[in-house]
Amino acid sequence: MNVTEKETQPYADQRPGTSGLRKKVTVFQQANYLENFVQSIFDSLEGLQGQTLVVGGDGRYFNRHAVQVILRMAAANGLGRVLVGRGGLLSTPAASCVIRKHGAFGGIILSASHNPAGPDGDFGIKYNIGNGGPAPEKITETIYQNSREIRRYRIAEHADLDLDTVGEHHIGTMVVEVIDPVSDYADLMQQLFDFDRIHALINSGLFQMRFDAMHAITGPYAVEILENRLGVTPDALMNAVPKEDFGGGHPDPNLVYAKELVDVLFAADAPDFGAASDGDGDRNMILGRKFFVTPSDSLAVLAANAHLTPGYRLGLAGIARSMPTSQAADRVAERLGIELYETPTGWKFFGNLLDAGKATLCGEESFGTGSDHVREKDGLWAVLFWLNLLAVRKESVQKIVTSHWRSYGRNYYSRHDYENVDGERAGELMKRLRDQCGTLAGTRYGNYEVAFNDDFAYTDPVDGSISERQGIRVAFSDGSRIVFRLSGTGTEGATLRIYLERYEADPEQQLQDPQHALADLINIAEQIARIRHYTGRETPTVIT
Ligand code: G16
Repeated sequence: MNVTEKETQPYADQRPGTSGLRKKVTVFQQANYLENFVQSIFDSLEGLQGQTLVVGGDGRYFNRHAVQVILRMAAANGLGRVLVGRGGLLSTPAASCVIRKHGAFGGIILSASHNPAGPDGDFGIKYNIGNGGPAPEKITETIYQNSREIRRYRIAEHADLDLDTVGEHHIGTMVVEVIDPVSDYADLMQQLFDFDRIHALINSGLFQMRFDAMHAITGPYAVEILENRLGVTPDALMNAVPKEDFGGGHPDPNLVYAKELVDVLFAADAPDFGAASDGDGDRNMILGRKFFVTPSDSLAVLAANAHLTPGYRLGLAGIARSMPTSQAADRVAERLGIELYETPTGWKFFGNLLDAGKATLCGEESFGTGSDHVREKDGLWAVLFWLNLLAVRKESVQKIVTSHWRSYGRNYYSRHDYENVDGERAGELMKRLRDQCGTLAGTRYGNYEVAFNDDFAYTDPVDGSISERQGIRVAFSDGSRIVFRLSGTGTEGATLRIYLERYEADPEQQLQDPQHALADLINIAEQIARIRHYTGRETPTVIT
């Protein structure tokens, strides 16, 4: 094997965000941009020699090229074996599953999640550690430091490999094993959920469903699991053929971007159940007939009903949610007598809790739910969990959620996003909020009185690491909250996220439109943060 050391110059902008490095494809196409980052990953890992790495991505434009480069660089950096999904494909949760099942040292996942794809779209790359989860901040920070000083990268000279057939190749002494991207993951799902009961529900003639893969990675997974193993008819799977540009769409499973599915579920003859996943298969949206389940409620409902599924029938060790996620799950944890952990935004913060056996279920408001079965959030897992509940409880989605509210109270919840706003102005807005921290307690806004306002900081209960400046919280005396933070996943300008939450115990008051129920808090958010002034926008870009 011929290995060359190529000279390169560092780029200043390779600091990983909430979930890896996400940039425009055109940025990744700059000379050595990808190579620099991959070498910076390898340089930050000790004991890599001879180890096994997992590589795969969501199939977006640039995925194929990036996989070939990574394979050649892996060989040059002394890896022993690389498992790569056929076609260079692996959904993010499947990559996590494969890393764990095969005891790999880690994995490189190629994805910009739900961000649009294609030559003018986005690309992304992130490193996952041996537990199958996103690298913690101390590793991503080392990668970034390396990327600032890099002068050379190592790459083997080798022709592109055929990755479209399952089989084995060699680059020098390194083995490249092309694996089926679906089977390990599908087998794991079958262990966790009652496929017989779900199969019976789906084939009962009384149940209709749709799953929208949004032309992204979950198409092949849905075909194998929902169609081949559970008997869903092909017409129930929408946009199930993955495309390099996601069909020109924006595969973010929410009410705005999954409009095609939403229209079907809100039509007169709507099916009983609808679900969608995102670009890399880790997000999910759950719909009933004319009914939307917020991700925060979904986490709470799954936690309250987990004992009805084979994989979780023995109970939960604890529940973890990101700070901006609603407190609906906290009430379930309290009733179950288990711990509730509040972490910063970013799935990587759940890893230690899951590894230490402190949490079993995790969830985020950003359409992410998952458990200790892998170390990523998992879209199809959430869909199967819901199907299992529907099969056991034999009630509609709406019935299950509204009876949950009656029992626990409802946490009205909404997120307002101001996308692609001027970065400097957004920074000024946040600075002003930060400067106000600690000063608003006791201030009244109509019926609401501020209990405290702070900048959320997290101390990891397992390794003691501290993460500061994770979002401004304005908490009110009745438990309502407004949270402000800037997204760490955008690739253009800044995205301001405002999270609004109000608790309603009275069943008579639980069926309002959330925007109506939260109207006072929306006004208070404007008063406190002067959003219009700083963003120059009258309304949010996306409301979920
Ligand atoms: C990533 C992270 C999630 C986070 C989400 C939104 O998800 O893994 O933990 O909640 O981004 O982050 P932000 O609010 O910073 O944009 P994904 O699905 O994009 O990989």
